[in-house]
Amino acid sequence: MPTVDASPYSFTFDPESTALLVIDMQRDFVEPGGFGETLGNDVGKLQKVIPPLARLLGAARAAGLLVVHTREGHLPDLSDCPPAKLNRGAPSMRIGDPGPKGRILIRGEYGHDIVDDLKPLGDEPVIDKPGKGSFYATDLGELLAGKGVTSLIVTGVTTEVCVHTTVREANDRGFECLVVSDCVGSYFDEFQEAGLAMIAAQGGIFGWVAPSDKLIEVM
Ligand code: C5J
Repeated sequence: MPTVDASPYSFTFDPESTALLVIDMQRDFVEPGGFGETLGNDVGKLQKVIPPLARLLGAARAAGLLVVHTREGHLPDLSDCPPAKLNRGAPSMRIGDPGPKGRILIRGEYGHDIVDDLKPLGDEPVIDKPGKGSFYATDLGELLAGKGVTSLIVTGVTTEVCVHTTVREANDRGFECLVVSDCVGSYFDEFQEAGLAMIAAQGGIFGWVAPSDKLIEVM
């Protein structure tokens, strides 16, 4: 079975029971004029995730791994967006407002969709989620159980928000998680560093961390 040189120790996985999870690589987070930018973030910081993630995606597809994509967003009538999320802070545009890429973080809008370089293939599941975690209010758990998946290779944005929330949810559900350090991204350098350190600390309290070249090497 493939074994990756990872932190805090090597990560072994069975490709038959492992999925690559690509979290929220949406225009709304990584391109100007979307949700990320309305919150005052420099979206350029997330764009550097795209080339290594595109390479990893190609390797995972070639190795026959299940690939699952997620998208954060809401129904057009916002019935799945709690007021606590909608009204938080002072963004330049709120969820549902019209923006240059369509209504901010609304399902079906151009900005809500996944960037061209990481476009899902027709048979790859895309999980629409209203929250930060990929398991909350979705059928991801059932999907993975149905396919016998017990290990997750986790990528996407942002490291300390949707990636962390998902990895924590996954841990409590019994999954082994490898987070790919150059295939996750944050608007904040210090959160990227701390977010990754928190996964592997305490003997791998939430899982493992490794760069994509180490993973691709063994795929
Ligand atoms: C955020 C996410 N940061 N996908 N969402 O609001 O991490």
